[in-house]
Amino acid sequence: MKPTKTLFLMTLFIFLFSLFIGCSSPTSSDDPPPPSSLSYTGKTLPAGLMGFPYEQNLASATGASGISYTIASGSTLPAGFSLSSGGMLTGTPNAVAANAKFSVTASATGYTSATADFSFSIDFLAMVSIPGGTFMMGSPAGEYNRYSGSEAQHSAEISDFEMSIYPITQAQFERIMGFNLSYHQGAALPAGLANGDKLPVEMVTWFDAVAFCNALSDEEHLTKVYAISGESYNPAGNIIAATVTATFANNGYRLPTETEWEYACRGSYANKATETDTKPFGLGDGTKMEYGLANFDTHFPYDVAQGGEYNDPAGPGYKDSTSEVGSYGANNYGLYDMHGNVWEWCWDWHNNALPTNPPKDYEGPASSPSSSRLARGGAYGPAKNLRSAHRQFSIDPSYAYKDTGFRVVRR
Ligand SMILES: [Ca+2]
Repeated sequence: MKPTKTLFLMTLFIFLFSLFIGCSSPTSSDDPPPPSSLSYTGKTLPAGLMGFPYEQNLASATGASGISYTIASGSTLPAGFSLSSGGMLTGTPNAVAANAKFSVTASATGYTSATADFSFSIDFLAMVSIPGGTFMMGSPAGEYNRYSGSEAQHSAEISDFEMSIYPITQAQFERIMGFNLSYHQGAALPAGLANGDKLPVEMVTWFDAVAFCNALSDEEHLTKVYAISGESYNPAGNIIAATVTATFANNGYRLPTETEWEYACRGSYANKATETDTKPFGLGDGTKMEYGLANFDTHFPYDVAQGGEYNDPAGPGYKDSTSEVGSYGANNYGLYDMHGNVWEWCWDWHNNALPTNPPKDYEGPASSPSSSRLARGGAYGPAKNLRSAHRQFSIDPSYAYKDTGFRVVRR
């Protein structure tokens, strides 16, 4: 055999052998792990509510242990928010309708990181849709503690509308109007609260309430419902007089009519169009207003089984103040604090006499014998005033009280 041929064959053998060795050699423990990628999926997060703490866990990446989370380069969180390395997104929304998009990168040592896109919106107001319908407004003749002269039961029909699930808070009012004259702040804050942000705004006149509605409509580029002119103010800054007309067809925010307010307060029940034996309350079983159901004076609860309002000197938990909105349970429309906490201004002029056959979406009488407007639902006082049908609190629209606020609706 020629040496060159032998050398060639030996070289070929060594080459094939080295391939064999390379294929069969075991992996050393010093080798890096395979270049696996993490898996991470973005999503649309639930909306936050301005002025209310927000917390969402974004730690959903998989593929390794010890994953940490950071805001992706080139992405920013909305002001007032932060993200922990464990993936917890926290913040207090502080901007109106700030629809935020951002990206989060999930990383783990030895793994290819993954980035996911998130979005959420910051709602200034949480609203709920109330499906329209026909219901029995007013109280049946046998309802305890009723005022027979102002609660004549009759059928009323309304269109769909949306209603804020809470009374307007001090933080919301101040954000839109630039002032907050509420009594329950500073030295008069309820015990244990650092601020009154989540307390319902009060010390607002009816004129202040409609002005808020218009300012909020402007903020959200809606068509204002009210035309307001000739405002005059008291030294504190409340509007105490103005000419106000309403165009209910406009899509902006407004006060509920009495009819809308009572329909919403009674909640959804099966026979509301025909049931004349309605319950006094739109919470629980409808027959009681007792400790734990709402913010009211628990020394004067109410129970149909006890003949309506009764005296309970030891009744627990009486606050003698407003409470943070949403502190008690919602009715079955998802509305909080309809009963109690603060009285709520409605649009309507006050007239004890209710129409027996009102038109659909009745806007109330054209004027009031007492030149007063209605507030509904009771405040932190006796339970009998919290009845759904109660309409004795007629107020001069220039007055402001520490237990009277409002919520808003729109169509
Ligand atoms: Ca209320």
